[in-house]
Amino acid sequence: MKKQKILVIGAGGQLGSELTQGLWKLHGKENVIATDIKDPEGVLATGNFEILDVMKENEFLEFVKKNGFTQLYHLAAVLSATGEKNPKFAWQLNMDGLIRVLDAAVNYKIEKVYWPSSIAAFGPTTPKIKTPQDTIMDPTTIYGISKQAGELWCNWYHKNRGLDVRSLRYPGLIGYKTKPGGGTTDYAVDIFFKALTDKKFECFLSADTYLPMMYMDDAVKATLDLMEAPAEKINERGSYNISAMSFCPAEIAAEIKKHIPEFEITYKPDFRQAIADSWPRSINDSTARIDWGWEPQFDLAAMTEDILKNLPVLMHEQAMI
Ligand code: AKB
Repeated sequence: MKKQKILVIGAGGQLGSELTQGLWKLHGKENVIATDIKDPEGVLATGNFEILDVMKENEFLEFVKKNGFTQLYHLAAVLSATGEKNPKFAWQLNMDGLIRVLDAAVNYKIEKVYWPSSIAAFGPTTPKIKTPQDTIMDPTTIYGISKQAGELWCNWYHKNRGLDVRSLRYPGLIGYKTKPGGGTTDYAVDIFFKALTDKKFECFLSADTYLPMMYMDDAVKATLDLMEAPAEKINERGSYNISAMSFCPAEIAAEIKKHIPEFEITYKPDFRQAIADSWPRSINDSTARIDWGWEPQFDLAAMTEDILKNLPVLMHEQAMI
């Protein structure tokens, strides 16, 4: 395999911290520079880490120029729920940041770029069950609008500038190594922390709100598989649908109860209910399966078991620090 030099922007986030570790395994710790706007926590601090803000144009371009990267993962974004509270900032970071990265990749000859899209790019009139790859997209959140526009920008840079940019439309991503990051699907992250600490959880979505979800291990695998696939297999240059499981709050609570019988969930829907109601309930990812062989490993039961086995150990370690 050709030696790579990889930049991860937004490495401190939910996806970034685990993807960086996946990149370490694949390409060697010394070949990955993780960056974020704040100091690294936990395991991230053990690798190459730099403070970098994509919104500071000159510093960002200088950094890219001096390092000669071959791959760039641009993960810095404001998620759906937080974005609704500060829409202009969300638009600036999500959109201007992406265009800056795409331009820098062309100008400094970065061979491959990864940028995440989301199921938030779909909207209320999108078919809700097994949402197809190509369908109506009418997002209602600023985050979703930035994802839909971002997909079009990626496609444009591929067609008009020859940039090898690749993308996945993530469902709700569930990991336990970082705290929830302001998304609508993040109840399914928080629920595990609360189940262990309080044995109860108040959910901001109603009991029967089905959403497409994915365990972080699968999300990292999907991202690395996509980025390692030969360019001629990548027929979708906007973003690929990918999926692993769909469940509602009542179902994840029932699964947790199998491990923690005294666990109780209550429901108090807030503004995030309308966001969730505008998104698909399940996703058809057959294009990703056919083009580059995507296949998930974790369902709800396997994910719950894995988190409830590992999260208590992590919480114990952190309490000791
Ligand atoms: C969010 O809920 O905003 C994100 C997403 C689905 O992209 N997790």
